[in-house]
Amino acid sequence: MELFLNATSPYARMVRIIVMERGLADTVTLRWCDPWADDADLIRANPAGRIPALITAKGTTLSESLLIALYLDSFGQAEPMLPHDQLEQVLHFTGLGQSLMDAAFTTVISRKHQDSEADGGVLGQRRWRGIRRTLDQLEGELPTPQPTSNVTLGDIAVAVALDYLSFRLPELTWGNSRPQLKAWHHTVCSRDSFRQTAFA
Ligand SMILES: N[C@@H](CCC(=O)N[C@@H](CS)C(=O)NCC(=O)O)C(=O)O
Repeated sequence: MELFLNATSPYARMVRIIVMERGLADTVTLRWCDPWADDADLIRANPAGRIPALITAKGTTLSESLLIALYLDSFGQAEPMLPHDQLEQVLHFTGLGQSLMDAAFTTVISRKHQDSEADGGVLGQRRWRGIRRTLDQLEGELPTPQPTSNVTLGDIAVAVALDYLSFRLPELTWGNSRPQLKAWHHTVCSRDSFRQTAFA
């Protein structure tokens, strides 16, 4: 399989972590690219020109990080990241993580393209309120409290989103008033899969 990615995309990082957690690193070739430069190979694989994109062993391209996650969960030896007996909970946290990621990423991209609405406009303010509310909710209801052995998709989505906030929007200092979430994040991020894929 081949995975198109870069080192700053939270969506691509989530998929890369899943590849590692499922013990698939040797079967997935990483195709580093710049999606913003209309990389020709990426566009051939995914006409939307977005990462992550996974080309399966049969040559089918999968896009959208959560769909790729679903696909990869059927490979490898590790415990499922979407266990049936915890499905609702895991999907709940996956949604919170993905929403955080979407709001943070949209803010970053809006700023980059000098959109005056990025932070102060109606949409920008709505995004910031959503980010703060989601963080507050996560402080009150952590994903898997001690994800020491198996991580779920919810753990990965939330932890990557938090890391992305620290990386791109450090002024938010989300951990300052959320000690439980900060400690939880620290535990998850000490895993090899997180350490080896740190944003750069
Ligand atoms: N919903 C998508 C979002 C993917 C996405 O926005 N990827 C960004 C990088 S973080 C990208 O490739 N952007 C290039 C573009 O939009 O042209 C997913 O979950 O995979």
